Amino acid sequence: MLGVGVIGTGMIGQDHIRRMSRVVSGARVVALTDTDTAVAGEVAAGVGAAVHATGEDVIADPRVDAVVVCSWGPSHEQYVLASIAAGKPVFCEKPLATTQQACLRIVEAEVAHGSRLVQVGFMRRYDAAYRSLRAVTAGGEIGAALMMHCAHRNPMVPGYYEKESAIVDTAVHEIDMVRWMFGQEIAAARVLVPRRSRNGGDLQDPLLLILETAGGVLVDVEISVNIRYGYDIRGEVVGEHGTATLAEPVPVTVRRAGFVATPVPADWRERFVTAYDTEFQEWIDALADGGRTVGPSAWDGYAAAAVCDAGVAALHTGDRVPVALADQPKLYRGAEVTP
Ligand code: NAD
Ligand code: ISE
Repeated sequence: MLGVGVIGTGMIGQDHIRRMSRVVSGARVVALTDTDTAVAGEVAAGVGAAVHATGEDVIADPRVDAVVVCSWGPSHEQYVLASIAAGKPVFCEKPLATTQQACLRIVEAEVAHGSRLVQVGFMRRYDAAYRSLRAVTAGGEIGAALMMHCAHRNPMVPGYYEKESAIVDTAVHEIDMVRWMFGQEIAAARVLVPRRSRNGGDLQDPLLLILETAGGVLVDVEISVNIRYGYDIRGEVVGEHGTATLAEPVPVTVRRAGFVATPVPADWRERFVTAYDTEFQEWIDALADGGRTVGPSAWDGYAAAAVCDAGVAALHTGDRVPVALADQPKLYRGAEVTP
């Protein structure tokens, strides 16, 4: 049984603790921490885990075989570096870190360690609908991929959400998904700005992020974060001979009074519940199978951060901004990626 220590017990921290305690097998949450000590105490009592004062104490706990980081983004670098220094596998929620320089420091630390310890929480790679879309796209059924249309719609976002968050907090999922979907790096980003939604307050909402892959696939991502009606994630790949569309998560269809209706998920927890479950089960199984970490890597976290930086620059300038990536270390080349 893998002993897991969790740093950050807010929304997603609690959700991952629930899944490690009640849904997936092979792991037990043995220690946790949160700067909000009251929340940490309550969550720990629910699963019989020890509460520590700091993330570093969690990492140092000898019962902790692997670490899960779910604290706020700016604290991720510190805890991921501390986990690498301790030689412990670490699952870090997105973003890996909030700047590409910080992500590179993590990459360098992992390369110096000599083997992979870090996995980033890009859960779309574990979603059944995205996996099917990727299999069809890669299988050549629709010919060579030319374009992809995406929408990432949130019903609302928290008060601390800023102008740049639409890219670094929200579209970062599409940025990773596109690299994985087409097996190509993203070469440049642009942002187009329509008139503002009155639901978005001072935010520029929505935005259209345009990504160009190194192989010439053009991807448009609508980012709407105050759409009100639900949490709606869409994707369609356009190929030479046909198109492939991301399946809708539809548990029931109601026909009534001249309409056909299907429910829309309320939030990311509902939409991606099974993707998160699969993500954790595969992480735990890979660690049990000889301590390997095979999911989205520190390099993936770094590459996503570099594209986010280009997207933010494009948002501020209105220009097409090329993405500059460091040389990829051997550790990540030809790495096994999730199917
Ligand atoms: P949240 O605000 O609900 O929870 C964050 C928690 O971290 C809070 O309880 C806070 O007190 C704690 N915290 C902050 N700094 C800390 C520190 N230095 N040490 C220990 N605890 C600290 O936020 P959330 O929605 O749970 O998001 C947490 C992380 O998960 C973010 O990085 C976010 O981007 C990511 N996230 C990912 C997904 C996904 O779909 N993969 C969804 C939501 C959130
Ligand atoms: C949140 O942090 C997530 O990661 C969700 O998946 C995303 O949809 C949302 O916009 C983010 O704020």
